[in-house]
Amino acid sequence: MSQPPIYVTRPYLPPLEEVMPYLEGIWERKILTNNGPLHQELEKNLKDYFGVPGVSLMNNGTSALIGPLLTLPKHSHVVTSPFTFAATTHSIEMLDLQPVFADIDPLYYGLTPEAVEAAITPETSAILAVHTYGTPCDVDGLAEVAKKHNLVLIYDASHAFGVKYNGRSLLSYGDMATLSFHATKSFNTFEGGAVVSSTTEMETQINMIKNFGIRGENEIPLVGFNGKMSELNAAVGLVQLEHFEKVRSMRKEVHDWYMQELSGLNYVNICPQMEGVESNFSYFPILISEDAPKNRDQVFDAMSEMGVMSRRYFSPIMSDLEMYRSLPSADPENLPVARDIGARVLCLPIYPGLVEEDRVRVLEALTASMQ
Ligand code: T4K
Repeated sequence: MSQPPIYVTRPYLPPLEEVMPYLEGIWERKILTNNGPLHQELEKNLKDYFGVPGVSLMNNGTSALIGPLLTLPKHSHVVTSPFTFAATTHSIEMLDLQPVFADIDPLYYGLTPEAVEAAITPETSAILAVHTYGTPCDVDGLAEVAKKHNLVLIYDASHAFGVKYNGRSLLSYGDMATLSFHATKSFNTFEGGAVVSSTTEMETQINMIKNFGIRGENEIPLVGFNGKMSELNAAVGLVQLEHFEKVRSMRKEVHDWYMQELSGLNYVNICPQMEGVESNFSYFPILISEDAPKNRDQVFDAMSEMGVMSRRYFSPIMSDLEMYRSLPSADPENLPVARDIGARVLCLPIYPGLVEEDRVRVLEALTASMQ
């Protein structure tokens, strides 16, 4: 009998009985959304947990990106990474801002300050960098460039819940950082997200933007939209937060197992962990060597046939998509590192509860796929 597939991830769910009292409270109060008590409690708890001035809960990670981008001057340019999920680039594009791609670091996959600086023009208003797989960008270098050119520095930190860098939350770097609490993330509220702000003024602005731009009873000073998180999602978040450190260590256990079993495997390069980082172990990316007998796509296909569902996060790179290809910054010669990593990366299954028997299946499928 064929074995069940192993997915790239499975969501962690806390015991249902811990969620039920919150649901009963919602049913009693009949406050379902619009800054309800659970929403307020989760914002406060996250603010304390991250140690940051502002947290605005959102209904997903894409809304979290749209919020800060709506604060930028219309039609201005945003320097960003091509090596990311579609939501990052599409959020820029759909607000009639212009994405300008810059290249990434070959070891940790964040935008390099040098490439960002070279991409800046008088039209540039912001940098939208991505902490890919939860690994920090060069936060000091990017802060320096942003300051020098008077740009807003936004991090797409969708992968970086709970990550610490040099002893503080990675979310505390930049002007704003955005989170996704999607089912596939290390902290999930089914759907959800947040904007972390470095000042309470920015937090107030994002709170207005996610509520149609409304202030108080009947003032509407800003253009905004409905980006609010519901009480149901906030209830799940409150319980998930209690479990997060346990989830982190369950993920670490899988990560450490892979590190040991994969090291020395021919044609597989394990992406390095950065010094000074307390990771959330959300993803386990590897690079298939250029001289491997099979290329990344062949390995991916063969593993899928064996029931091991790895993922090519992030391929194709954004600059190769039809709607962005004609941008001057999408020129392949401008983005050699992103192109190379995008062509060779493969994310292996990692999630709390990935049992050893299944990890062995992943390893065997990977090894067999490269023959
Ligand atoms: N910025 C970045 C850098 C991002 O990576 C993302 C999202 C965003 C912004 C936007 O945030 P959101 O607006 O999504 O909150 C997934 C996710 O849909 C997406 O949230 C995520 N990044 C991206 C990296 O991955 P897919 O197409 O791989 O998802 P899917 O549905 O194929 O799920 C992967 C596997 O997870 C499935 O094979 C099985 C398992 N799964 C999935 C879901 C949804 C479950 O077991 N249960 C589930 O409910 O995109």
